[in-house]
Order: sequence, then C-alpha cells, then structure tokens
Amino acid sequence: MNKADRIKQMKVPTGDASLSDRVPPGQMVTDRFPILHEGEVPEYDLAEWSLRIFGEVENETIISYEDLLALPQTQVSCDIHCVTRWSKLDTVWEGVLFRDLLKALHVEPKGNYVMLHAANDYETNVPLEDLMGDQVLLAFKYDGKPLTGKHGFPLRLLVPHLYFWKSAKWIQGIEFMKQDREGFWEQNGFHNVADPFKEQRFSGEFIDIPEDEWVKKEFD
Ligand SMILES: Nc1nc2c(c(=O)[nH]1)N[C@H]1C(S)=C(S)[C@@H](COP(=O)(O)O)O[C@H]1N2
Ligand SMILES: [Mo]
Repeated sequence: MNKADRIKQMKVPTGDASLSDRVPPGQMVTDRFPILHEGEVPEYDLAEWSLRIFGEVENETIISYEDLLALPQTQVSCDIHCVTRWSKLDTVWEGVLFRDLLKALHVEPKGNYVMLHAANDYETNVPLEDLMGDQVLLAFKYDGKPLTGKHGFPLRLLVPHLYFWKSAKWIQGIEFMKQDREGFWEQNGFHNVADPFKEQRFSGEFIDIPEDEWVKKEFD
C-alpha cells in the first residue's frame, strides 16, 4: 500500500467520539500552536503599514491600520487544520470580517476570485464566495491578545474551513480577479480548493508529508 492510501485509512486520532465530526480525516489534534511559514518573520511599523485592495474592483483602495481598527469587529471561534496534519480546536480570533471590510470600503468585486498577497511574496488564492462567510476574518487578535509576529502580526487572514495555508499571515494586499490563478503552495503541488473534510491536500502527484512533520517545527 502506498503512503497516501495508508494515510487515508488512518483512524481519526482522537479518543473522544464526539469530536470525530470536527476532526477531518488524517488529522491529529494538538493543544500547541505550531508556527509554519516560508521565509523570515517580517517587521512592520504600524504607522507605515497599509492594506491594498485592487484588481477587478469598483473602488481600488488602500486602508491604514488605524482605519482598519475603526471598522466593526467580530470574534470568531473555530477549529483550524493544517495540511501537515495538525488540527487545533476552539481557537478564538478577533478582527474584521472580510465581508464587512468590503462593505465598509464600498468595494464592489468585478471578479469571483481573490489572491491574497502577503510578506515575502507569499500568495494564496481563494474564491470570493469562500471569503464572504461568517467565520472569515482579517484577524489582528488571537486568544484575546494582539497577534504575535510569528502568527501574523499585524494582520492575517483566517479562513477556517480550508486548510490553514489559505490563511495568509502578514497580509498586505487583496487582489480581485476575473479568473482563478494559483498561489504559492497551489503552484507547488497543493490542492487548489483545500477542503480538509474532503482531504484535498494535493493536486495531481502525491507529495510526501512525513506524519510528524509539524512536531519538529516551532510552536507556542
Ligand atoms: N505569509 C505567509 N502566510 C502563511 C504561510 C507562509 O508561509 N507565509 N504559511 C501558511 C501555513 S502552511 C500555515 S499552516 C499557517 C500557519 O500559521 P501559524 O504559524 O500561525 O500556525 O500559515 C499560513 N500562512
Ligand atoms: Mo500549513
């Protein structure tokens, strides 16, 4: 049996049957908060920071951190799932709902696809529809405290219903597109859609992810 088939047959690794509908296939629950990203943690001067909204929209715009904080804020409790097999339950975030940002800035998308642009040229693509839900945040707080640098300060995306690589840390730009385009991981063999409950980890060829990959990474 190859590794992909073996992983697909793994039992949901939790003793608590009531959680089995919350833990996607092939995931392990952790209480840690692993830290995963490409490149160095960027540093920002909040006075200089801005978020750019551009591409196929009516009203391209740029918003400062101060103006972002003045928008209506929402708290979201959710489970998060990383493609390297860790899931963390009941995480709590605060920020501005993606749809509230569009509304407040009178941004009218003319395309149904979005590219999130982050530090170090990290990009990830998400259909607009997936971003309009009531758990999709531009988050600036985790667990009641400001985001730490390693987890995305000053602003990250939170798209809890997709694998966590779609939740770009250090976001700087939101680009609307008429046609879908692949982001960084999507170009590197990961699934374009990334629904953890459908186990959409990879596109095409199977890529080896050691089962304990994330365990050796930094966490807090
Ligand atoms: N800018 C940026 N955002 C990113 C990444 C990255 O490399 N760069 N990695 C993604 C991946 S693979 C995961 S699992 C989560 C990890 O977030 P955390 O370090 O807060 O757990 O961030 C996502 N967002
Ligand atoms: Mo990840």
